[in-house]
Amino acid sequence: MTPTITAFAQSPDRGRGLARDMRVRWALEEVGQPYHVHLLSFAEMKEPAHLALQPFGQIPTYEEGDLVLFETGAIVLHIAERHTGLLPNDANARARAITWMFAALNTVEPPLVELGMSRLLERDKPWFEQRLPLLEAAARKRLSELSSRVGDAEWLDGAFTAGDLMMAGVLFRAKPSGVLDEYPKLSAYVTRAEVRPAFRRAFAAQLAVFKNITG
Ligand code: GTB
Repeated sequence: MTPTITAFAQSPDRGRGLARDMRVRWALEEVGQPYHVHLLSFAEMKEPAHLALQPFGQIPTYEEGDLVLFETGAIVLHIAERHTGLLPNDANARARAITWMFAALNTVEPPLVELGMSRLLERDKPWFEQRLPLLEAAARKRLSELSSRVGDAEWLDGAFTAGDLMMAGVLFRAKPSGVLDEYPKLSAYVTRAEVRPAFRRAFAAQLAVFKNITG
């Protein structure tokens, strides 16, 4: 059964890969699973029909027959478990790949999102100039630690896995801030992810939504 995901009808980044449906599209492309996309306006995301799928009124969601999922981590893990290619067969390697998914979402993404949101929404606040260095330090700490671990390795733990997909997806979102450029090994890691054919197809599909809207 072809799954259906939800995505922004009008994305603030004009479809340039920053909204989180990108990770789900990318995972589906990696495993060669076609999918439908249901585009939602911001108003539709808060209506009962969507809240029944996603209690927080967010995208993306994933519907496959009777199964409804939300949270990109859960969705990507589901895709990785149901198809070959994103999780190793060896049980321990599989557990480590899932560990990296959690590390991306729970340890690396929060300081990057907090920094990005502050730069976007808090510039006019009287405490912005004081808070910014704290947020930058927290983001740099995580990036520095991760950079030390990645080093010159191609991927986090041997072959490319859902752990890399999630980690590179999280880091990709930090690119516009410029902070990733301070870590050449991480920048190279993200570039390796970006040139994967599946990433490029997912990116093009997200961008096409915006292009279709604006003509
Ligand atoms: N933990 C959830 C998950 O991983 O699925 C978080 C989902 C989430 O944050 N969804 C966002 C959303 O629906 C879209 S991705 N927000 C609307 C709301 O909460 O009301 C976040 C996002 C969107 C767009 C950009 N951009 O354009 O730059 C960047 C990030």
